[in-house]
Amino acid sequence: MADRYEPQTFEAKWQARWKAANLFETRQDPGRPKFYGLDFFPYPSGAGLSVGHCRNYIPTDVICRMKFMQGYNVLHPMGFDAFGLPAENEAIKNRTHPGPMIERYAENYRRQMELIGIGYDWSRSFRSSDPEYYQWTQWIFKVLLERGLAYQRMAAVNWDPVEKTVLADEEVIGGLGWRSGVPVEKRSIPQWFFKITDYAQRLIDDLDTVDWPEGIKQMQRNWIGRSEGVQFRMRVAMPHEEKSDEEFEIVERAPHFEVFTTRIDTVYGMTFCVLAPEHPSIETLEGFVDEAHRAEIRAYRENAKRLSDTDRQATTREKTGVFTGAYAINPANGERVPIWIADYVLMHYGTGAIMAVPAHDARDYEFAQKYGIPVQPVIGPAKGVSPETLPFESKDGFLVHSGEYSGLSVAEAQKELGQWFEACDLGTRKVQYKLRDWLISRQRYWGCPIPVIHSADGEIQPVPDEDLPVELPEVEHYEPSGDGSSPLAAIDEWVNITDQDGKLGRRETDTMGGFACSSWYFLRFCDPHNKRKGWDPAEVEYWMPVDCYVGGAEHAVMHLLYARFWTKVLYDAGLVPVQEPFQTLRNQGMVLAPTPFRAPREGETLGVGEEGIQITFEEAHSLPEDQVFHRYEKMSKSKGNVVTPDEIVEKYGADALRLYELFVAPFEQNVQWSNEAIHGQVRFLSRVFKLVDECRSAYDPLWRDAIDTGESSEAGKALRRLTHHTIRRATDDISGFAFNTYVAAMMEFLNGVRDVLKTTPASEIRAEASEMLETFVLLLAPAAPHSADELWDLLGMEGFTYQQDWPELDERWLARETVTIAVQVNGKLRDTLEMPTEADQATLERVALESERVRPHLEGKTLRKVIVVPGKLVNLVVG
Ligand code: ANZ
Repeated sequence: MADRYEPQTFEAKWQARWKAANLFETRQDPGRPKFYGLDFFPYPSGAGLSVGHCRNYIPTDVICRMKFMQGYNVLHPMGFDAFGLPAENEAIKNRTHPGPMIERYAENYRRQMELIGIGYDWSRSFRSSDPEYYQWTQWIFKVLLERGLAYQRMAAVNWDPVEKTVLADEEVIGGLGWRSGVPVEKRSIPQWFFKITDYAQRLIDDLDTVDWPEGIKQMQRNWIGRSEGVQFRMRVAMPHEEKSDEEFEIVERAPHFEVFTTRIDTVYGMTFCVLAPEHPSIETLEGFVDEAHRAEIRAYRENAKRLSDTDRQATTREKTGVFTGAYAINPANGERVPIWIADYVLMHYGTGAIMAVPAHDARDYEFAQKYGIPVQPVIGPAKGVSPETLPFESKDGFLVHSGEYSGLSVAEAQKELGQWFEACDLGTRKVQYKLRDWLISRQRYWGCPIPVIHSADGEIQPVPDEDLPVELPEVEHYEPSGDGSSPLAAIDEWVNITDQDGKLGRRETDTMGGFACSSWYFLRFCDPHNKRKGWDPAEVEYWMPVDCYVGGAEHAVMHLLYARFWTKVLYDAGLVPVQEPFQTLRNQGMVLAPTPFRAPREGETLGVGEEGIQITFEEAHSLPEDQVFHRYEKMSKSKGNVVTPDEIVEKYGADALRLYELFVAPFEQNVQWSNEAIHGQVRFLSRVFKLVDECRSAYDPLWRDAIDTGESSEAGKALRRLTHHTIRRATDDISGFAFNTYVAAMMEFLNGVRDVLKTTPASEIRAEASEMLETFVLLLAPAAPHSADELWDLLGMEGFTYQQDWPELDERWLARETVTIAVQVNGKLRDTLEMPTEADQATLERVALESERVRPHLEGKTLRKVIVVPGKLVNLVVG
């Protein structure tokens, strides 16, 4: 037998045996508890998996393997997020069809996942582009439609001129398309939306019921953006109007607009108000002002169209605006305030208009400073005290210059002013969310067709269930049309149909964005082959929720929010029994790899935060050494710094790769990749093989009988303590996502065993050594399953480690051993102490000096020396 880890000789063999035995097929034994472990639905890219992706799959695999050994029915499936822009764009680039292309890529992913020994139940796999899958994506679309949660409307959308498609707001980053990197434009076309805003409050509330990283929960709360405030009416002052009661009559008929504020307590500090450039009241206002103002207003509004919301709100951008020439009345004190138009106010948040309080809002302050608008502080740090510096944004304060409300705290004033505004019918208290409806339609080919028909009389009819799926037609040309319509619109045979009543109609030609497909795949895994339904309720009832969901934090908002929303809708429709799909969520850290950069040359400029220009590895080699420097960057194809599992498995073996990925750092942390450090794992595994090889002649499969009756020797006891301590650590660490300390515990186990065997050969403590050997191999199995099965086989055991019971903990062996320590003063025994065996010198010395019995003998004397003999005595020399 090999006394070294030689993965080439056995890893492929075990993978073949696992496959032949259908080892990872989902078991649904009614007497056992269930465990659903899931990785984020990957898009299979042409570049294949990197060792970065493996940091997602290996830990989930470790947990699922342990859970199975612990007796759970485990569902551990994998499928592919095949529809969507990335696949389509890649296919266009390669001049091929996305269908067969994505199939090849997915096959390659599967090959790589098998190569690193991930135990997925492949019999449950599917791609979101399979008609048998998207039939039910369409069916869920209809559920949303029936419940009034899917609707079509004209909408200004972000048009990406390169991708030739509409982008969701979250796909626009700094005004640029997330893939194309070019500025997006605004266009108005009919679009499909899901009404996720109806679920805003529940999406916030139910975060309290799941075990997710706090940071992700907070990002979701921020994204949904709940604010409590007051919405009230501002009336436009007539041009001649001063503060006078006689004008009241005329003024009542004057136009008005509503504003939303979260700080009604600052209403006395309003010195201007602002309308968003798209605000419909601006047209009315134009009727009140002179031609010069009108021209300025029009120019400003024209300009504002070009900017995305993200740009408009960027704090780094200088604020711009125009004075309309008109005024409005502050309802709190009747003062006239100028009405401005500025693009830092967004049309689709609140009412698209604000009361501006420059003394207490940084945005308004900046604006007021720039345009010379007065600033009136109304909140101070203490009663009757005005703030020293402005803007004073703290909510811990008291009102000043606020009429009868002066002296109240911010909280009191918010309550009282809110009541007053409501009582006088000036406004109402309101809860506002930043969340907007989910734009789902794409004018692209490679997506799930939206299952509706537009009849000749303009009605929208859902496609009947028996006609689902609405299949994507096979086409040669599927490139975006470039005029904003879907390429499907050009296929007359597909588009034009007769409906049930024999009337002519047109199919909807938009497809659903990829986020729809990934919003329910976790349900399909529960019952993937069902032809009559999306899922059998009993299956979903059994497996849901996902117990452990693992993937990158970059999906913190969109995917997770959408999947939660769909789950809630399906729950409300009585179709699933859970309100939250993912009970526990964990995000792995990224794997970073050295990436070459060079200094900018003349005429080149660096972006914000950039230290150099990224170059290819070839270019780096061709340049003088002092011109190139390396930075650790996320492993990605575009950076050319990818390390593949294929090359690592070939060199070091799958188990060494697995252990390295687990051991290198805490699960959530980013890590810097290093091939060299894998050697440490190769050495560890080699030492494990050596240990088993040396001890296996002492191995007795019937050790259980001997160990319970036999008296253990000191060495035997030491071995049992080590064994059971490691069972505890490995079990707790794996459950707690502490994979690095799990591997460390295995390493310490090995070292401890070596120490014991130095004094006592295994043949003298056969039962304890056998327990140790078996436990070692089984505890190692989730992390290094190929090696574990090889070692199991070498011990002469049948079957796979995966099918064995997880080692059972005997708590008695966890009790800490103690020794009696004699404490002497100048050689005379004064006290004895019961101390843990592992107590170090400093601890023994401290406890000895603190002893009640010892202290009187030290009084008034100087401690000259302390002699500690660990495990035996402490002698205090005084004089
Ligand atoms: C007066 C005020 C005084 C405000 C003050 C804040 C501080 P959140 O908390 O994010 O909901 N606002 C309202 N609608 C807006 C829009 N469409 N575009 C840009 N800003 C808008 O923010 C609510 C606050 O943001 C509101 O309260 C309003 O400014 C502004 F010391 O009103 B506030």
